[in-house]
Amino acid sequence: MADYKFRDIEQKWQGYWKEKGTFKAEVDPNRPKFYSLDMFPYPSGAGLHVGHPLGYIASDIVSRFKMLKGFNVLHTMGYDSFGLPAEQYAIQTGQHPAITTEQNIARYTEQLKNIGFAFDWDREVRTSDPSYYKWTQWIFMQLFNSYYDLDADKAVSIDSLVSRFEKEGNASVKAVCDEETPTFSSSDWNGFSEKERQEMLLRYRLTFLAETTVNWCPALGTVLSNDEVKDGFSERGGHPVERKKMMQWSMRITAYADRLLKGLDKVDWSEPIKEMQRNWIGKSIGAEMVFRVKDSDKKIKVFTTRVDTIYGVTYLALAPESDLAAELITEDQRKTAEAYIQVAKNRSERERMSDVKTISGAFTGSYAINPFNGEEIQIWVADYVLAGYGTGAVMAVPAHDERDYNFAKHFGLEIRQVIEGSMENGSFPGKGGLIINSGFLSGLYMKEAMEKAIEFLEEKGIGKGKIQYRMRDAIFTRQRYWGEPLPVYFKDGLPYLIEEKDLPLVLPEVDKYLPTEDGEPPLGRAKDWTYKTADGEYPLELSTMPGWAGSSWYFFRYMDPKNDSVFADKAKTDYWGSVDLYIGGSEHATGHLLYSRFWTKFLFDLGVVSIDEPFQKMINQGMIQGRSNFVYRIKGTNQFVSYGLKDQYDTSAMHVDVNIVYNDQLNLDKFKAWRPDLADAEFILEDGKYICGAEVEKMSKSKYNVVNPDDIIERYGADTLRLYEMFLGPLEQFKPWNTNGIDGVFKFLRKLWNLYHNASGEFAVSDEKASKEELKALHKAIKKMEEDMENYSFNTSVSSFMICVNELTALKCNKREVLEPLAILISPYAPHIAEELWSLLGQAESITNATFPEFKEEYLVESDFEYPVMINGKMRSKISLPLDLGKDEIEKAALADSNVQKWLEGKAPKKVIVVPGKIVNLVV
Ligand code: ANZ
Repeated sequence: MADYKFRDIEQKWQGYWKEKGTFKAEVDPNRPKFYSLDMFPYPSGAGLHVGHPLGYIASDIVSRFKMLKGFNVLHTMGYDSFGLPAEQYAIQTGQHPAITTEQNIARYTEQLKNIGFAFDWDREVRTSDPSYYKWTQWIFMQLFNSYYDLDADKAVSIDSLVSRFEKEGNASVKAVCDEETPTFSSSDWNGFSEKERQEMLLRYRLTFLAETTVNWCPALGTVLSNDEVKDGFSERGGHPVERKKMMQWSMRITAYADRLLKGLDKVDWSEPIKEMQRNWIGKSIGAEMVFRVKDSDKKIKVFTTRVDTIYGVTYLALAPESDLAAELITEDQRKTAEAYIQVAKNRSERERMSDVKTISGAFTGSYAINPFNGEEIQIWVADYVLAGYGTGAVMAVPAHDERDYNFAKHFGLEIRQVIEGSMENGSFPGKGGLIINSGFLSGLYMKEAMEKAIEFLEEKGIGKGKIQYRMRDAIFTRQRYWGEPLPVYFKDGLPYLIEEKDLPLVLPEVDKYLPTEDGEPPLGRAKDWTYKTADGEYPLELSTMPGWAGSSWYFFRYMDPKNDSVFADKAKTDYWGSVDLYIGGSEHATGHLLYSRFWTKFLFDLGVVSIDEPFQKMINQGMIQGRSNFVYRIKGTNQFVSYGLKDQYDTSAMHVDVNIVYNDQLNLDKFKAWRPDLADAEFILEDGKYICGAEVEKMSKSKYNVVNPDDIIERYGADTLRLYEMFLGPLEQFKPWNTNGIDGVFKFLRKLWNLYHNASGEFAVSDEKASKEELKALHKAIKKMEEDMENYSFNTSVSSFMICVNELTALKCNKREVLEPLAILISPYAPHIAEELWSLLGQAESITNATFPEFKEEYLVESDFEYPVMINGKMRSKISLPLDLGKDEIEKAALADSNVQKWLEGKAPKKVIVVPGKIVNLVV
């Protein structure tokens, strides 16, 4: 048996690729490009487990396949290296986060290199590197210097806005800005002080400082974005999160809401992910209108998507957080209403929304006037109204809205039907029902009624059509140390940008990574954290950027990672364009994947890149779950009973490290050595073995089911790991890691190796022509692989390789004509062994430079046909002949057949009828 020395082979080729720069990517206008991107990892202290490389292996296979197909492939890796865990660790140990980060990166890099990825490592980026975050800061500055012009439907320089203000004020400017922005004339503007002007501009800038209600996490001491909060707890660490008002930087992502929606139609992503983004953006078309409060000059503004139901409004409802609600409470309602508000405020919005059973609210005692019919309607405060959506107030139409209906039923409020079909008779009117008994809207259908109602609102100056988005502007600052400093200083309490030549603004040293005594962020501890300008020295911003800043544009930096004069050269970003295949987890659907689309669109508006969608095709790999093993301890003893016998005893199950279990069989010596308390463990075996129980769970240290790729590589090699990860099942599916099947994959590679070697282990490939069967086995696999690549179906290709190698082994095939293309075929999956075989075949260059074998249909078509030969209507023989044989030759062959000759008994047939591909008929 030939010896497949995977360790030597893998080291040799990893060294070769590095030395020769095999995967170096450079712009080459003569070749089509392919940009293959993985979501870059946060380098955590735990290192990689086998779940992490799943997506990387898939994208590596596609990358290598594309290389074989003649593409110029950009395939890179880097680190999203700012973030909370390194900082939490720094707080506990005093260790600078930069040091831990460096160590973790070194470990990740080593682990990744062992797997043999075709990355161009010279392009590695790290978001925490000043040479990188210089450009993150630069992008921030461009956002600060821009506003969103609705006429141009793009970001435009703030300088041009200033010149418009100087000439014509802001009345004619259509721009995305603060809701409360006042109207001013050019003379107003020209009369404004510097401070007033800057304050006004902050209402327009794409990144701005404003008092905002934020998610404040006291345990982490920082603000979190909506996507970092899950059910009222921080995503990292699971700490409680509260709502709090704070001065914060935000990004005006809402300006891009519509383009973010439209762009989804252009990209090839899975429908569920697109749907998650659509829901997150949450576009609603409706109207905003004002209700006057009776006997008062107070007004209540509501947002409604169904202004056509205006005659069915029987009460208004405000969010409990609303300041107005408190002001509207009358003396006789004070006790109940205030008590209710107190309780409601202590429940988070999320809690209130998810609790559908408890309906609570209170009447304020005040009334509003319906401007359409002058009716007086009660004003309530209600749990189901969200403070942060729309205007925080609802015009309630119980007959046609479910939540209003439940509320009205509970409190005995009027339910008035104004559309055919109503909640009352169980038929919620779908959109488009006929409007009945509704003043001048009667007899209309929804769309027309809405238009007419909006016309009325606009005429009276009490409302207008309005598009509302659920998405909020993105909070951009964190009160933490380990992030990019904002390139901002403060003069007279107002923010100004530092000069571009002073970038990067490098993160300063601090004595501790904790807030200051006065509750300032950690940067408050830095000495001389100030900015010197010609007219003085000013304090710098103390907050840092959030985790998503650096990851929102890294795909551009890979194209030109060392450029120091621009974030990436335009000629390069033009050449590489959008990412052709992005593989990563679906958990980033509403965070990273929205923010990076936003920044790309912004950079597009600036004209510094030519694409406005960063990721053309995306695949979300499923998680690899752990497969835990259990041993069963007889209670009160140190005796462990094998799985099959455990029911005969009173036992308790205990997780055991999966790394000392093989095919569910426990290695007893390793078990005893695992922990001191197990040194004297005793066992009750079945058939001389200790069999463990097994269960699929999340892969986690505490469940002892973490499998480290290094161990698998040590035992079987990287090629086996790569093939095995793909073999586990469809890429997108969640699936358990089960080491049990890995032997089979390893044996497959050994079989492959043996095809190229003789029984004494010598390389032995013949130059003889391959047989039809051999070529057929090969071309079936070629065809399958091409189809599978189209569909990103990796597991099925592995199976087809296995079938092919089995068939070739059975045929004892050792023909170069088959084995050369076979090595190329397998090389994307198992690159090391493929390189070795390729060089044994006498090739001087890396197999990456080979050309993918051309599939030839002719090898798959059946070439022979078994002709039935009939004599006087009875079948007397069967002969196998090539399908392309002519009639005469078929006749000759039939007459020469020994069976036929026997039946003919030496006579010549009277008639011979040949139907090619079907039958031969003889009449004697
Ligand atoms: C009257 C009405 C009648 C409504 C009807 C719906 C159906 P989407 O589609 O999600 O945008 N609403 C408005 N602001 C709210 C808030 N802050 N908290 C809770 N609900 C709020 O939903 C918009 C609809 O949700 C609005 O249209 C409003 O109820 C309610 F037959 O107004 B509607």
